[in-house]
Amino acid sequence: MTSNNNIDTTVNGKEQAEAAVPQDPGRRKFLNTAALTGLAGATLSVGLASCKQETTPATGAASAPGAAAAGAAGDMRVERAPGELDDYYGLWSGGHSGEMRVYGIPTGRELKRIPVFNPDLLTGWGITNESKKILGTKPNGDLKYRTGDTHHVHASYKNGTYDGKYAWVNDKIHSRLARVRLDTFECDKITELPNVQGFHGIFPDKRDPVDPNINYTTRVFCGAEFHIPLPNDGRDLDNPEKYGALFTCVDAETMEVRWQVRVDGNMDLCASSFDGKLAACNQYNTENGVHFEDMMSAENDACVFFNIARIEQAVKDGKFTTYGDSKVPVVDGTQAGNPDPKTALTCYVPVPKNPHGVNASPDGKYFISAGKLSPTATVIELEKVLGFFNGDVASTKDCVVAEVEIGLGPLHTAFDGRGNAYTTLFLDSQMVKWNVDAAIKYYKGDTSVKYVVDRLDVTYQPGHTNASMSETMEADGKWLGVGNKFSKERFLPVGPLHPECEQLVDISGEKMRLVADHPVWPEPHDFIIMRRDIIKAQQVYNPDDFPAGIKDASESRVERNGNKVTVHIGSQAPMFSLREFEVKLGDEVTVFLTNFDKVEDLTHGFALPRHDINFIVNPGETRSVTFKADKPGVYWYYCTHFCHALHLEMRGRMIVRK
Ligand code: K7E
Ligand code: CUA
Ligand code: CA
Repeated sequence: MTSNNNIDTTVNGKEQAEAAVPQDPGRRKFLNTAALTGLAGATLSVGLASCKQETTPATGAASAPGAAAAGAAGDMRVERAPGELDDYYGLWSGGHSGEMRVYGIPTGRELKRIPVFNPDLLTGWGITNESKKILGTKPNGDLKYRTGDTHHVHASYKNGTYDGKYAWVNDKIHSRLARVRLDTFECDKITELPNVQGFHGIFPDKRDPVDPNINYTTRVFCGAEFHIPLPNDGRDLDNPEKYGALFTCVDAETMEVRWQVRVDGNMDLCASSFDGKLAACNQYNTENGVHFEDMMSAENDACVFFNIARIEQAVKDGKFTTYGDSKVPVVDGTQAGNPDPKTALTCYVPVPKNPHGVNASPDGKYFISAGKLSPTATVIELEKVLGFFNGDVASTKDCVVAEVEIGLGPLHTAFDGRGNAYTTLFLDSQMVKWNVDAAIKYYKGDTSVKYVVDRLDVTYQPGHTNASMSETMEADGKWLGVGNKFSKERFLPVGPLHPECEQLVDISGEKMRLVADHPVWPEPHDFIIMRRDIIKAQQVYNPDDFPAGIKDASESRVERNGNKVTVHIGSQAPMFSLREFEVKLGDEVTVFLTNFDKVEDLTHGFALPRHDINFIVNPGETRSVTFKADKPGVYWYYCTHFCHALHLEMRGRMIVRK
């Protein structure tokens, strides 16, 4: 089945590439700095203008759900009958909403929004004491931050595939790393990284570089985008030479920061190798520019590789410094500090020009970084990078085994496990499917090889893409998600703020087939798509995990300690175990609420008028809130979560006596 909006691929690599921009082949030459300064505005509008050609009227009809032959690829239906489950979990970041989201794939049904950095009114995240402890508070008890910007979601590994234990997501605004448990789908830890700003790329490691028994994730790598003075304490504000960016390693279990590496240039996205030996970040500002134009002046930036075992040895050997109040060891990963490849901690592989994205191929052999301002994808062979570190590969340039033109504004790449890569072309509003081995052959000089396999117009301006299990050795080549930054006219108009357009593509065949559009609340960046059998969700809590909770209604009570009052209440549909409790004006009141119900899906809420309290307790769970009883009178606390035919009656009185 062919989508009618595919651009036909032509006879050789050069033409394959040029077919993407017939109107102006010169545009794909690298642009000079002056032109690039205008790029953010100018090319974006070129890109947007070119959207006119992509009305794709027949796509929906041509790819009606269920129309694809199931064939060897298995069940490629997009829709699911009522009651039928999805095949995959999709874990999406939520951008500057600060949250993470869970979708069923292939239907795109939204299953959950996981509050992470964002206070959440429904669950009480940021209101309960337990969540405030995870989020972090100021001395006065208020949240330290109420904003967050999540970009990248990645999950823990074992044996080269997901183990269903954790997912991590970054907060770019305050440089925090959050962990979400994949049994409860709740955030359980947040770590603020020292010495950095603009923490952007993350990736868990996949095994230990040294110990073969550790074949699972024990580290999470974090790349920082912004240069800041080191230390950032008001000194050196105007001296760019004192600015730096650090790569950070966080312990996957304790979530403590283990070590940092100072690099030349900045870091953007992050990838880790399947053998555990390497991690890498693409760099768009090797110029160390402080201003926009400066960051685009060099023809080549780089992908910086980290030799994990050597870095950890250097930390052990005490070859580090620290900055400011932070105790975290910082090793020197700059080029000047690492002249000998045989002892170097880092290796800077050149990549043109302001690259965006670095992705590990599921065969474990390559990292692919896309040019963004260059129409190319760069394929870096990891064997060669290891060779460079051993002194066997003469130049960092030799680690590049292909650099081929694929289209304008290439950003992120996904894989199908059959040797093909799928890269988003932001400016072309396209997905391009290309064959990695063919690209390597072409780059070696065999220009008769076709490496572009297919092109698909998407709507519009795609950023991230990912395919089912793409980041694992079990990449299955079934579904490809495309996160488009602009939806324009794809959905009913709802005012100036548009939803984004997440599209689903069937990649089980030779040609890509667009099968669904979904409006999403801005603005997810990245996502992963994980087979459903990997996740073992816990459907009710074990009350033993909440030692502060009471076991049954007989333990309900009000305890006073000076002007501090603690209230223990249970909920069991359709009643609270205390019909009323009494406090005095000015008391500091802490309410612990335990949900005695053990039935799946029986959640209760607790809302308290005029005190700004609302939170939920799931079956078996205990949560608490603390507030000041600063208004005399009667306040009805009531259940917010529909739990029973008598849900409305589920309430009680808080009496505040003068
Ligand atoms: Cu992953 Cu959007 Cu933060 Cu690329 S970034 S698009
Ligand atoms: Cu309990 Cu509604
Ligand atoms: Ca640059």
